[in-house]
Amino acid sequence: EGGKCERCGSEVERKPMRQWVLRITDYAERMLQDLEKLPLWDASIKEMQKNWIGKSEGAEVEFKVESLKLKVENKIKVFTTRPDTLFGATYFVMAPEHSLVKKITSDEQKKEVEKYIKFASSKSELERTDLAKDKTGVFTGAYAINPVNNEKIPIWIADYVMMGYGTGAIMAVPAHDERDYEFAKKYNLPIKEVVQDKCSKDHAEHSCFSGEGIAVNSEWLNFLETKEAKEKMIAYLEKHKIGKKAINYKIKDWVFSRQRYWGEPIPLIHCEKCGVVGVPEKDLPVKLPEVEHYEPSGTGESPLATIPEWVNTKCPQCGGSAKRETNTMPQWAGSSWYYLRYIDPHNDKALIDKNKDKYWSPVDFYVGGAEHATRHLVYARFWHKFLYDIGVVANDEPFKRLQHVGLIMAEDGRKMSKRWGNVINPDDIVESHGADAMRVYEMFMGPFSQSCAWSTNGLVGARKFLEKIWKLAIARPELTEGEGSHPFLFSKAKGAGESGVRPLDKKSNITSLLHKTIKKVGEDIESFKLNTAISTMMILVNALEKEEKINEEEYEKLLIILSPFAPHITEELWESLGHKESIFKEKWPEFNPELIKDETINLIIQVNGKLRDTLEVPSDISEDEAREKALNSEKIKKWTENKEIKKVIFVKGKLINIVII
Ligand code: ANZ
Ligand code: ZN
Repeated sequence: EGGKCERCGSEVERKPMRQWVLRITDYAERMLQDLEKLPLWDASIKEMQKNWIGKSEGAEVEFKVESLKLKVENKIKVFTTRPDTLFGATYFVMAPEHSLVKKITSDEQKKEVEKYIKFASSKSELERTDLAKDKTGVFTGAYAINPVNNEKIPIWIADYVMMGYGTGAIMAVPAHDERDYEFAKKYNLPIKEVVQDKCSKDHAEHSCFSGEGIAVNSEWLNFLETKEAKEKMIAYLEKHKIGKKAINYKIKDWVFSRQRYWGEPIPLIHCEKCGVVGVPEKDLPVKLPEVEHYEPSGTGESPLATIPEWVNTKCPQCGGSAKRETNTMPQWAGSSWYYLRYIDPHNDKALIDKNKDKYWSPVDFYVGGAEHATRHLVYARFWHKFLYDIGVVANDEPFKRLQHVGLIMAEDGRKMSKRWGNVINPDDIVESHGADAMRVYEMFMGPFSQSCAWSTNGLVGARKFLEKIWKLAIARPELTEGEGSHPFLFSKAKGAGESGVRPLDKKSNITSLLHKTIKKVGEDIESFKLNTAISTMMILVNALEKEEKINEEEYEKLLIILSPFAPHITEELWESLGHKESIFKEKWPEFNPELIKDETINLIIQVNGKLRDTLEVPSDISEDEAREKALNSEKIKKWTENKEIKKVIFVKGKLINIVII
């Protein structure tokens, strides 16, 4: 925070370190293409991954360098997404870290360049790429030759060019790139328009940035549309061997080492004679040593480096003395494949049994926070594809359906954090209100993917809802008579009148409401609208409360549809109703489509296609009845009286349209 460690306040320093990386970039294209195989993934998460992979198509172009310092001819490559603007390149920029900078810098500029390199190294990439930030840079004293028109353009260094992207150098086209434009304005560099835009004419002195249009001031490219101009330029570059078509991805290789104790040790051994040697399979896994202390080593190395008994070992290849790799894997390593081990946790012969993998994989439904979009979910997809490529798993995507879940914020609206002291501990809630109340409340609090603030009032509401269901069964003495010793039991519905319990009445509003609820809850579960599923059940329970008598079969159906939400109370009530098997072995109840039809509808009445009245009528009203009712309506009479009726159009259950002349 502000350049300091947020815990201890010490200065944060940036320094180059040796790190292991996994070559995730080799999978960039496949990870991008295969997003299409994932129709059941949240679209926003796919979009985030797409941007993270960040594919850019363009060209690499070679510029010759003219520098007094250089004895031999040198070339620098740039990556551009707009090869069609090459005639508009008026200066050239290298990242301050570019290896050629020191070689080409003139003696006069040396001091300033060195100062600037130091200045840039103190900034993070995020700060450097911030578009709003003031552009800074320094001239190197050297020039590049634009390969299409042999113009001599100055080479600058500037921190808005990153070493880690493309080639670490750019041709600057200030007329059509916003960053280049700001830079050119600040340092008085020439701006040359080479694309006439098709968009608004608001830009008086330059065309719209990165916009497409027609090539101008570009010799043999003139009059071509951007798309063709790009193609023609690439063909030219390839023909003259000064460039070629190129694709770049923003995604970088995955830095896979951490300098801390907690993590799987990276199974490598460093031998002076043999170099880096893999730990033989028979010695895997390499386990962490048991230690008293695992604080940072103080040198930037892993704490493991301070344990000579563990570090010093024998080289598996030559038997000489060697040292273990002391970096450990990131937490993302284990989370990239744990779901596979769940399928086959005790297998000590293989990562996973092939048949079990075939049976269970891919994961049907995966729920996680949006913060995983470009981390865990990228790593796990990559890891799984790698396992697929080496024949360990049968699918090339790990997760079939993905749904993201919103964060539960603290009651004060902030993120829960030890720092704010606003953390709700689930164990406490389970203790005070019960596990079911907590589950129901969390599902009820809002749409699944949205963040919501915790509310103790809401929790109380969920608890009350469950209490009502409990009381429906026990607070009805008339129901507990005659059926043995259970304190809360209905009589079985054996038919009207037999037991004093309301029989299963097809016409009853409650029966119809129950069937509607079964339908809605089933559908809502499928689409993960758990909050509306619960509110639908709440409506039913409120209606049941007002009933004098309840039918036991109907009550049991309510328990079954509630059981995934409140497993404990429903199982308990289920058993108390005399069932020997668990409620979770019950089938999901079916709803009767006849019973959920609305009894009445609002029939739309039109005259010549215009809405003139609506009438509440039985939903199965026939055309003749509807016609009679419509023509008897006072409002309709006004339009139809003394008019000849040409035609009547009737849409069952919806509308009737009377056509008059
Ligand atoms: C000339 C040009 C003209 C460009 C124009 C853009 C517009 P994306 O889409 O992100 O891939 N660039 C290339 N390497 C860079 C680096 N290491 N650091 C900073 N900027 C870099 O952007 C590619 C464009 O970003 C490239 O195309 C280059 O500027 C710049 F009208 O080249 B362009
Ligand atoms: Zn060796």
